[in-house]
Amino acid sequence: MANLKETLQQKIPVWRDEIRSIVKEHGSTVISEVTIQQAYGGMRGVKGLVCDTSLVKPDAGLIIRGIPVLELTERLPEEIFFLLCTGELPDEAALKDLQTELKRRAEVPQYVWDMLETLPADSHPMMMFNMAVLSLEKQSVFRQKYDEGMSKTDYWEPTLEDALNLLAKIPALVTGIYRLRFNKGDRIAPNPDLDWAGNMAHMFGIDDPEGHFADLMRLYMVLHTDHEGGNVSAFSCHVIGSALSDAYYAVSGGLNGLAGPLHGLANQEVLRWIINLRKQYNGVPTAEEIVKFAWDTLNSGKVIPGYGHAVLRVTDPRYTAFHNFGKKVCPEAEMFQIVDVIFQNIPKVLQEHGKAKNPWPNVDAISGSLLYHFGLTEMIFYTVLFSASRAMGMLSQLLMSRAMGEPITRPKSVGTQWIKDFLAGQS
Ligand code: CMX
Repeated sequence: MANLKETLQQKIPVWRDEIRSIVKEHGSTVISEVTIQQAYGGMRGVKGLVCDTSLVKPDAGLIIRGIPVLELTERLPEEIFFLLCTGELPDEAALKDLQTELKRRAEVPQYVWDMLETLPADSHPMMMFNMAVLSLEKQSVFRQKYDEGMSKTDYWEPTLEDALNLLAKIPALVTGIYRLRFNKGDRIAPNPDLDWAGNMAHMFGIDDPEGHFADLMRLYMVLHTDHEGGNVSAFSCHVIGSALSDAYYAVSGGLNGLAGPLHGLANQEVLRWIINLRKQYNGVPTAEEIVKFAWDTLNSGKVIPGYGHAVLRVTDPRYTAFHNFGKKVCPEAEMFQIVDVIFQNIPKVLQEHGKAKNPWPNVDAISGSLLYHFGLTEMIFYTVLFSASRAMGMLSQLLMSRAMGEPITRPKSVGTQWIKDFLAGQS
């Protein structure tokens, strides 16, 4: 099988032709309508952009290039990146080639560490990670080629270079920031024999005698890669990239969205909620205690973190994947048991509460508890891990946009006066 770049070279012209002819023949066909509620309500459900890397079905969850995520849990993140970009899983040779490319590009320039070391010691790790990503922008091959006057049809090639260069550095960045921010000592050198996520686990320096933490890291990095095009981080990245800002600017922008408590920061919030719960009831609570704790949260005007979703209407299959992992590897762990009791009880509470359209858990309801059990206890760090994985989705989506020559994003906004005038004209 061809390597990543050769596969893209073969596929991109075919995809371009296909899209060109769809737009030519059916460009004026209506696929969506927008109501006033949707215009004021986060455009929920409006079909207004295209994403070919993955799809989130309300009743089935994440499907990556046609493959349900639960069928991908034994794969490596590098394989998922190849799949996101090309629509195919790599064979052994193509995977090896991609891993070699990533290892070749993995070194983080010293100025990035120098910059990180000057930040206040109590900085949020998400800000540190975003600063690091942005500070790498000076290396952008896309910007350099653009300045040299490259043709539009070539945009995807330097975007792929930027994507590989950035992805390659993520394990060192993530773990270097972890060790700096939480005073864990010197950075740990990568092990050239390890895969991308295995290396990340190794460079954290967390004791892992049975290799479970490394397996968790691989699974974590697979499950968070992509979630369609309209979520806050993917959409922000897409909009920024549509201005032909390079991958570093675009991904950094997306990650700033991921840092919000309703999006990627929810995994931190979940763990905080669970730790408080555990503290209040001295360990694994009973069903009655969980229900009371949940109602106290709701009655104080807060959401139950880790539950609900803008699109999903079933238990998130990524939650199920982590749950299967926990059942296999650490069924007796207190944190896993707490997550389990929560799952038995929260959906009923949310149904009774009657607001959330989806009372079922999303991925954040469990991911942090497993990290905590295996020794990564600094919960403010969790969104950085989400970011490491989601960078793969954002970069593959950006690559597709560049390859398909998508124009700048510019939907029309209207004012409330316009809506009032429109309604007056209708009655
Ligand atoms: N607990 C309590 N109330 C909830 C809720 C929850 N877990 N989920 C939704 N609701 C409430 C909403 O706040 C909203 O209330 P108002 O009408 O008072 O504004 C109402 O139910 C309807 O919301 P919805 O249409 O069901 O959900 P949204 O699409 O507006 O929001 C989400 C989706 C994820 C932001 C929301 O479910 C939430 O806040 N969940 C908790 C945070 C969380 O787990 N986020 C991670 C999501 C995964 C990710 O994107 O990373």
